[in-house]
This record gives sequence, structure tokens and C-alpha cells, in this order.
Amino acid sequence: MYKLVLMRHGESQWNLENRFTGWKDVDLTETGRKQAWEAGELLKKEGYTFDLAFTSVLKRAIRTLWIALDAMDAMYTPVHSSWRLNERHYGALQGLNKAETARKYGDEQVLIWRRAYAIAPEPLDGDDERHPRFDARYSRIDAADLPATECLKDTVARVLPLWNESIAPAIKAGRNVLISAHGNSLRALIKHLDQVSEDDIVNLNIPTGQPLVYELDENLKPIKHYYLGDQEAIAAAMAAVAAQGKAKKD
Ligand code: DG2
Repeated sequence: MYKLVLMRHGESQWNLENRFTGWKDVDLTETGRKQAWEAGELLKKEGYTFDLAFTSVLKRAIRTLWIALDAMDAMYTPVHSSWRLNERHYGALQGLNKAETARKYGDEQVLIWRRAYAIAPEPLDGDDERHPRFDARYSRIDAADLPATECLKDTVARVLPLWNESIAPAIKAGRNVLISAHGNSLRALIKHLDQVSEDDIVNLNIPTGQPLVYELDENLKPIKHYYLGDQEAIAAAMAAVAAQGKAKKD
């Protein structure tokens, strides 16, 4: 049996401001740094060690990984950063406040934009300065692969090559792997691992800064999964993520 640990980054500045973030490279808040440290302490206390870590090329996930590895006294851990683990690209929604957008377009429309499997928000214009083709970190990526918007289906399609070519072989070779990524890039991976249906994936919300353990069989089929830490607080944090796209809090 293999164990894989997934972790969404700690709270970012735009999580705090409740803004659609996507590929915008925002940093962690103080709370986010604390969550990352506590996640590392928890992993250490529970006896986890890692041979290899994967993360995105966005600083909220990278810094979360650094802080957690620091708390584990394991900063020597090799890290593979890939754009394929970036957050789902939120297109023209990037920067908008989620609750204000729901007040303008309705909760249902925002739920579609946030969680519909195959419907992407409006794309960024090709000449929009926020388009990834203007960002040096993506200069070696084939221009045709760089998104101007994505639905979760698109995110699954770009996460899977990294899973199939790098992460899964490392796990099968016996490496203990930690992945520090994002709400939707992790939902994409979980959809694949657990074979979640397009309807059910709508209801999956991932809290910030909480280690999620997957136990996998020899074919990397999940046996079970569970969050480490305070289960009540985690359930409340998942519900809070779901509520971020509502005009009013329940
Ligand atoms: C959030 C997820 O991404 O938002 O892009 O706004 O995980 O990088 O903070 P993250 C964003 P929702 O899809 O949950 O609205």
C-alpha cells in the first residue's frame, strides 16, 4: 500500500479578499503561513516523511510547501514545480470578488462558473496583460497549451500528464510523495483518482492548509482517504469554501 499526501496551500491574500484567483500569483496571508506551519508540524507528529514533493509555479503553493517542509525539518526534500499543478485558470473572472459577482449574476451562475465540470468562464483577451503568454515563467510552454480560461475538465487534461509521467511512477517506485497545490488542481486529481462523476465533483470543496492522505493500492487505486487534524474544523472550512460563491452567507 502507498500513501500520498495532498495539500491545498494556506489562505492566500485573495482567498481572504474572496476574489477569483486562478493563475494570479498572490502570496499567503499570515493565517496562511500559520496553517502551512501547523500542517508541517502535524505531518511530523504523525510520522510522515517525504522523498519527493510536487507543487505548482504559483507562490502560494510553493511557499506553503517550503513552510511545511521547514516545520518538518525536511527542507532537503527534492521539489518538482510544474505549471500543470497551477490552479484552474479562472479567465476573465480573475480578480473579481466572488460574493459581489453572485450579487450581480446570481448564486446559480457563480456556482456554474466555479464548479460546472465542462463550462469555462469567459476567456482573457489574447492581448490582456494578464494572459500567461506575457509571463516569463511560461516562456518554455507551448503557446497552444497556455490557457486563457479553463473549466475543471481542461484542468484534468493538463494535470494528468504530470500524474501519469512523473507522480504515479515515483509513487510506484516507492517514493513518499507530498503535493502542495490548489483547490481546483487538487479537485482535478481527486476526480481522476476516485473516478468521481461530473455531477458529484461539484460538491467537493477543499479547505486551505489541511493535509489530505490517500492510501493507494499497488495499481494506485484509492483504498481510503482522510484529512489529518481537527475533523469538525475541517468540515466547517469545507462548508465555508462552498459558501464563498454566494451573494449572502447562509
Ligand atoms: C481559488 C479556488 O483557488 O477558488 O482560484 O479563486 O486554491 O488557488 O485559492 P486557490 C481561486 P474556488 O474555485 O473554490 O472558487
